[in-house]
Parts: sequence; structure tokens; C-alpha cells
Amino acid sequence: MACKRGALIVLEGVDKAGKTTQCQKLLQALQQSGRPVEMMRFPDRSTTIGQLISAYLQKKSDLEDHTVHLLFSANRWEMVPLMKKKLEQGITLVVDRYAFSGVAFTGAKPGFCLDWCMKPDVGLPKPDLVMFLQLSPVEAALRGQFGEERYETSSFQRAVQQKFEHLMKDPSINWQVIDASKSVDDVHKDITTHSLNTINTAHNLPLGELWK
Ligand code: Z5A
Repeated sequence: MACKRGALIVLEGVDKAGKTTQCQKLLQALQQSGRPVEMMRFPDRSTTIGQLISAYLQKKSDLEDHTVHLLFSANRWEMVPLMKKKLEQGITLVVDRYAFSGVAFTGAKPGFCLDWCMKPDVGLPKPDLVMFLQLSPVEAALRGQFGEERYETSSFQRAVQQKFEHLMKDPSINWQVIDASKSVDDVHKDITTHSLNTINTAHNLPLGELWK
């Protein structure tokens, strides 16, 4: 019998919403329950393209806005063969940011429309579940100052939040909004419940193509 495929689970949200914390907790919980699971994050700064992006985010280099958008997308596409292989092997992937961040962050810049921003990511593996960690700017500020990286200002993050809200109206994506203001353990419980439901149903479904 062919192996049941893994689920593609994405966590999205604004800065300091707790995405990395929750991806790691979900990874551990699924591992402890004996499920095959791995974590990925975007941007993946380990590749040649990822290093260009990392230097840009750290303000060590400047890149034209369209160019960096396409690099973020290319950084996802270069991982697609590996992602598909793992999903086919029955491994669930827990992913920290994906194409939705790509569209929301570039779309928040002046002169960009969401339609253009989505185009390079059309056809990527479609997540079975996208959890948006919802956190107000006031609550995010309580979790510490913004860092030094590009995009880490409250006005830009508000514009990003608006773009995410627009993307979440798309009924073709299985969006779940998670109240990220709760304790780490309570957020984890909500995320685990949604993830287990998704893993069970994704087994029997073909992997979709994003925005197609
Ligand atoms: N970007 C883009 O422009 N285009 C793209 O295509 C993609 C990304 C994929 C990458 O940043 C930047 O690239 C990002 C988007 C852009 N720019 N911004 N902003 P990154 O991935 O390297 O880092 P990040 O995603 O910005 O991390 P983050 O948002 O700052 O953090 P987080 O992962 O959401 O949160 P955390 O690190 O898990 O937690 C933050 C703090 O809050 C930490 O001290 C925790 O202990 C605390 N925390 C977490 N949960 C809680 C709860 N529940 N209560 C209290 N405190 C908590």
C-alpha cells in the first residue's frame, strides 16, 4: 500500500506573534506522539539565495523591491522538490512563514498590488492548514522592542497586518485564526488541535497547488 502523505502546516502572523515558539512546540509534540514531522522556515537563510535575503534583511545590502520579492519566492521554489519528497514519504512539515508573508510584506510597500505579489508563488505546494497567529501591535510591543532588521517598525507591521487580513478572505485556503495573546501553552493546545485534525484528513487528499 502506498504511504499516506504528510500534511503541510504553515504558521503565519505579524512580528513577535510567537510563530517560531509555536512551530518548535508543535514539532516536539508531534515527534513525541510518534508522528513523522520536520520543521522548515522561510526565508531559509542557509542557501545561496537565502544568504542574499539575509544580508538584505540585516541591511548589509540593498536590493530593488521587485527583485527581493522574487528572491523570497525563489527561496521557496528551491525547496519544493525536497518538500514534495518529504510529504510523499509521509512526513508532516511544520513551516514558519510561507508565501503569505511574501505577499503581505511586499504588498505593504508603496506601489505594489497583491495580484502581482502573488504571481511568483502560484503553484507552490498548497498548505493543508494555515494558522494566523493574531496579536495586536500593543501586545506585540509588550514582548520586547523591535530588532534592527528591515521591516521591524510598527507602522510597517500595521500595513502588513492589513494585507494578511485581505489574504485571509480567500476561501480556497484553510485559514485558522489563533488568538496569540494567550499563554504559550494555551496557544499550543489550539494549534495542536487544528494540526491533528489536518494531519488525519490530509492523509487521504492529493497535495494541492497554491492559488491555482
Ligand atoms: N519576509 C518577507 O518579506 N517575505 C517573505 O517571503 C518571507 C518573509 C517568508 C523574516 O524574519 C523577515 O522576512 C520577516 C518577514 C520577511 N520580517 N519581519 N518582520 P524571521 O523569520 O527571521 O523572523 P520573524 O519571523 O520576523 O520572527 P518574529 O516574527 O520576530 O517572531 P515570531 O517567530 O513570531 O515570535 P517568537 O520568536 O516565537 O517569539 C517572540 C517573543 O515573544 C519571544 O521573546 C517569545 O518568548 C515571546 N512569546 C512567544 N509566544 C508568547 C506568548 N504566548 N506569550 C508571551 N510571550 C510570548
